[in-house]
Amino acid sequence: MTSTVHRTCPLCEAVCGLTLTLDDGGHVTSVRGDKEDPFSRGFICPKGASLGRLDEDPDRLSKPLIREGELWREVTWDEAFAAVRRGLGEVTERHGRQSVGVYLGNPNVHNMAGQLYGTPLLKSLGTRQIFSASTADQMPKHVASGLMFGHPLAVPVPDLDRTDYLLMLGANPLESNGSLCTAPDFPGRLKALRARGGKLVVVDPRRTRTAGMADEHVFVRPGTDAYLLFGIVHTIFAEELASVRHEVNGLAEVREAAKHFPPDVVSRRTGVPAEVIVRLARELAAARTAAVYARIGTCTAEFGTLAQWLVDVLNVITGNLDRPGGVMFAKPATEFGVARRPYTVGRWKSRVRQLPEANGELPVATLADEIETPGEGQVRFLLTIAGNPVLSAPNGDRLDAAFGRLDFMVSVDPYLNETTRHAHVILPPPRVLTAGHYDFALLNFAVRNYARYSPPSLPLDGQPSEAQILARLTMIASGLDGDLDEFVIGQMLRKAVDLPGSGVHGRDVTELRAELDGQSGAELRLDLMLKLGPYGEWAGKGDLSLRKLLDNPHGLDLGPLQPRLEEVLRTASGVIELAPPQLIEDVERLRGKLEEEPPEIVLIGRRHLRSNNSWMHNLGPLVGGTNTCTLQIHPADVARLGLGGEAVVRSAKGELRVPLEPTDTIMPGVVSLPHGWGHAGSAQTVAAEHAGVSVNTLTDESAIDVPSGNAVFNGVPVTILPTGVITAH
Ligand SMILES: Nc1nc2c(c(=O)[nH]1)N[C@H]1C(S)=C(S)[C@@H](COP(=O)(O)OP(=O)(O)OC[C@H]3O[C@@H](n4cnc5c(=O)[nH]c(N)nc54)[C@H](O)[C@@H]3O)O[C@H]1N2
Ligand SMILES: Nc1nc2c(c(=O)[nH]1)N[C@H]1C(S)=C(S)[C@@H](COP(=O)(O)OP(=O)(O)OC[C@H]3O[C@@H](n4cnc5c(=O)[nH]c(N)nc54)[C@H](O)[C@@H]3O)O[C@H]1N2
Ligand code: SF4
Ligand SMILES: [Mo]
Repeated sequence: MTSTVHRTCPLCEAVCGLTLTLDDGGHVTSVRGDKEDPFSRGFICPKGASLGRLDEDPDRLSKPLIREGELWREVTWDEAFAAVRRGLGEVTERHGRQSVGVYLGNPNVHNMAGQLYGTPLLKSLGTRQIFSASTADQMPKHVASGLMFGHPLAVPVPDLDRTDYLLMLGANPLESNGSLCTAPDFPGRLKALRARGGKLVVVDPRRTRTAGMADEHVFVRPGTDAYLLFGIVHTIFAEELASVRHEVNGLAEVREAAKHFPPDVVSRRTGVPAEVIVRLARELAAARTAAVYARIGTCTAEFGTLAQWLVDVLNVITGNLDRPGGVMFAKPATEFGVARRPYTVGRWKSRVRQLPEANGELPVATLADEIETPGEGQVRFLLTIAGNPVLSAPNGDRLDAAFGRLDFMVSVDPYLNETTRHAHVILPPPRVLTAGHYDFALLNFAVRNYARYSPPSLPLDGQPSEAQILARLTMIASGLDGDLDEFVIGQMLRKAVDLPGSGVHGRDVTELRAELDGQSGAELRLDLMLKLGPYGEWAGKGDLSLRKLLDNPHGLDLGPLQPRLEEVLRTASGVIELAPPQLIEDVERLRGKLEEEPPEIVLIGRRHLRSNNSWMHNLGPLVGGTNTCTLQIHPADVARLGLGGEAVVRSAKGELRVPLEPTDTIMPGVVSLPHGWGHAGSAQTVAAEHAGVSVNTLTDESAIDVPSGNAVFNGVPVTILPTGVITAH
């Protein structure tokens, strides 16, 4: 007997619907794209197709581990939690709560446990030493959106299905399947854009597969997108092409700032011909509708926040913000009105380097400083949840050493890997298929309004769910007893009944609680959020609830994006802040480097379709072939530097020996190495055989994007040497 289940794929931001066949023993026998999903319409990629293998990977941990010296011992859950309680208790008694650090990795964004239980856990720990993959990723976008629109999640996405013109910088959705732009079958949507006569322009130091399918590819020197974007803004003002449709503050300041960046001047810095910059400006302004979209290549860069800001400056001054075909704000089903309060960054600073807080966290680029530097608030206890910072953070080697010096470390992770090997206790979540799935975060950035819930496909079989693991950690940290979910539900309900205009204003909390459905705390909380949300049965504008999503297992289309700037804006002024003082100040830093001579060779990253950051190299069918860790380099550079099949890459921080992949798809003077590799000696047996090297041996934790504290991975100065001349370093 086999059974069929429908689930959302949790492996990237595209949220594809999948249809899985399971045999009697709960083994996955096939994975297909769910044709009836109204959003993904049957699309699937090689990673999604491997979900069954991933879930049953023999190297996944099924029991908690405790480390004693070099030895790992499988223990019961009670033993494991008792060890965490002891470890945490000893460190906090002696050194206080600020000696506790937390690192949250990327998969937290892709599972309900991380979304629902992360915040209560952080609160119960009571520490400001909070770090996450966000400061190695998209923090510049949050800071730019927070300052311009008043909320860090007010991120407009390109209206992919309707736009006439898409200018895309530093993104390669044909490999990544998209980011901060939730669009299953991104490649198909781009094809459709071109088929309806639209134009796609891709700006990237490499001619990627996405660039290959575009109408135009523009090579740009790494780390210089802010100059390029300013050049476009400059032209739009200079040629009187601006058409602002919203009330904004700061238009004159932006126009003033842009005067310093005329196309012929930024051309020297960016490598983009001045006439191309001028033409792009004219095309953007003339298009019936247009969208500017920029992703990781422009975020993890020296001027990441300025680039993200200028993207939306362009969307505003070309009249494309918040209109069909332009860039728009999604309306997720679990959204619940938040009070208007001005967004700020830097409410506190990191202890050692005085780097600003953003969104309640500190830059991962300073985590090693906080562990290594003695004094009050030194991190001595570290909790990592779904993260592998040894491979993913800048100068991961330094973190690797720092983790070895911690008094106590706990990791919630299914694998024993480069990071978790330092833990004293590893708490593994059970199989993915035992968890329910709802994309609280990613549907904020969807190109269509949509909701889909996948209930658990398999029973838990005695193990705690990841939600239960995090809830138990919260109880340990808070010293409280009781039901965390009921506590959170009570709090949310009280807030809702007190909020004028909430749809349940003035109603009775006990009565409302009795109306909630769900088989678990997570489901009850989802039901509450759906009912209170904009399509919810309590908000009075719809009938959405957990029940309705369970009755529609392929997901519900909630329609194309609608203009909604008024609902989204949370600035103190009530209008768009086009020239936030912090950013105008950072423009001085940008100006300061305008005439700087670029390094001879710089390093950038890249992603592979069959890879997922650092943690999917353990699946045989996905590794090998084009999915290997090679240094892309232009043949002219190979010849000029006299290189053979391998070379030594050296940066200010480290040195690697890497196989070369000569290709004319990369600019001369630029080399590219993918991240997430470097598994030599790993307990992940397949990954260890395809080890590669970690690019983050070379990246520099002292280089950050100033306004957001984000790590800089693109544009790292390196030298490349033939393998024969290795010297001590
Ligand atoms: N298959 C796969 N999918 C993934 C992931 C994965 O590892 N594998 N990771 C997921 C995650 S965590 C994220 S955040 C997203 C990221 O999604 P994307 O942002 O689409 O990421 P990439 O595919 O790395 O594309 C970034 C592009 O930026 C270019 N680039 C580098 N430096 C610069 C620069 O200075 N300027 C410009 N204009 N371009 C530059 C690179 O050459 C590269 O082509 O992908 C997600 N999806
Ligand atoms: N040089 C360079 N470095 C980069 C980047 C780059 O482009 N260049 N990209 C950056 C980006 S965008 C990101 S998002 C970060 C990612 O940085 P991280 O989030 O630190 O790293 P991942 O490789 O995603 O590691 C995910 C971890 O979560 C575990 N895991 C997987 N699923 C689950 C789950 O359901 N529950 C739990 N508890 N654990 C799970 C995996 O075993 C793995 O240990 O890397 C960043 N680092
Ligand atoms: S594109 Fe992303 S969500 Fe879709 S199947 Fe592939 S990994 Fe899963
Ligand atoms: Mo990411």
